Amino acid sequence: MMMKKILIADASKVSRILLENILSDHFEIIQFSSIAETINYLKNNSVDLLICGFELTDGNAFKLAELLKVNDIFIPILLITSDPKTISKYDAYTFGIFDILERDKIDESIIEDINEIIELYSNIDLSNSFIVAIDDSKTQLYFIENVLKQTKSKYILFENPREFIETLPHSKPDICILDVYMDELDGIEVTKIIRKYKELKNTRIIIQTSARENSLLRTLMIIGADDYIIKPYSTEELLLKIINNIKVKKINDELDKINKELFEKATTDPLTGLYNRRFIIEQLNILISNYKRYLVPFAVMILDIDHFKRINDTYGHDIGDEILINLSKILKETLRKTDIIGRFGGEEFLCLIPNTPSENLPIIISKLLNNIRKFKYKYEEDEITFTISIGCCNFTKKYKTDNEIIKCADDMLYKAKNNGRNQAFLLLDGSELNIK
Ligand code: GH3
Ligand code: MG
Repeated sequence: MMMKKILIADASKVSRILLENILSDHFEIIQFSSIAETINYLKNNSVDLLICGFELTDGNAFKLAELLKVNDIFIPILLITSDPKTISKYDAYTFGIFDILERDKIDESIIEDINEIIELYSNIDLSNSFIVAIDDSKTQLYFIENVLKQTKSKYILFENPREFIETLPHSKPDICILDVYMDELDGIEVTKIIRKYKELKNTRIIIQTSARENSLLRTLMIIGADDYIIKPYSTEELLLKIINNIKVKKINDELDKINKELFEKATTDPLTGLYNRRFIIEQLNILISNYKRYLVPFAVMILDIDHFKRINDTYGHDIGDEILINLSKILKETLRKTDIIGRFGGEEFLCLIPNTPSENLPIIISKLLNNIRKFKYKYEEDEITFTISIGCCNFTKKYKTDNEIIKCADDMLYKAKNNGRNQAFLLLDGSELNIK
């Protein structure tokens, strides 16, 4: 296996040599004492990790970190210092330092840490992810941006939360990194707005707070935030949060997809894409309870192709199937989106028509009979036409169960068949009506 490459940049030769002695059996080491040499080398060569003393001959570690960012060179930087107290963690993290190590405490155990950091870094590829960060502090956004650049994700930064809100819900971020205290609109408000959109239910919300304020965090979690990170945090901490939350987001998206597919399989008829018998009966029972509770009116319509056997016998079963598919299309086009259309069995269809006054039902049924009469299916030299018979009843107090209303619609259908087919019989509030 090729050895991983580490660049040591430090003004002190002694420090460089001490470190090299610990690492050289495990890593390929390159050393420089100045920022200029380091940058120059990294512009043309890649390394897996940069270990940096605070002082370099031509500036300090922060200046080096800054120049790396300016040159779009992203590698984890470990800062080594003889006295960690003299270095502000906040500054170091803002400049993108990965971690701070105390010189005297460095021993062989660092090798495993380094291997882990290199592994973590080399595996980040969130190029299919979209992340937004909202923070009214420019410095903080700049820090976050430098972390995001390393993830290869698509990202947008917002200084003004209102501008972010305007992009919702179509922007569909995988992760929102949100500050709590912002003048325009605080993190709680932004979280509430995100959670109003059901399209964004899997979007992960990571909250940044300056202190661990339990009651605030509790509120945020209750209203739908997913995770938090306490400032000042390191590049590594944010990276780990992002990687983990993307993982959860992708798993949840996948679960939703599977659930949707399962739901479709369980509720639809594969040939026509209409609802299947089981689903339509379930929906019928929901309509019956709504009728009983709130008197929401609805009607049940059963229809059946006339002499369908002849089509199958003359043209074959596949053409019969095509006719069923075309009938389904005509049903969808003629009825309303809120009507529930199902394939009840073979060539029999059952439609539930909610919220339609009974005087409108004859109009709908006439239109349906006519649309079917107009339809022609081209098959070789022939144009296949067909007709349907319909039975329909509106739900009234006299029906006690789903079976009773279905039986009534079925009786009406058979009246239509016996009366010569290509027509409908309706039972509306107890009065029978024939439509031809
Ligand atoms: P009627 O006017 O009395 O309804 O006559 P019909 O020939 O349509 O009725 P019948 O119930 O006697 O026959 C229904 C036919 O529908 C028989 C069956 O082969 C056919 N059928 C049922 N399901 C399918 C299907 O999925 N595809 C095709 N192609 N035919 C089907
Ligand atoms: Mg039939």
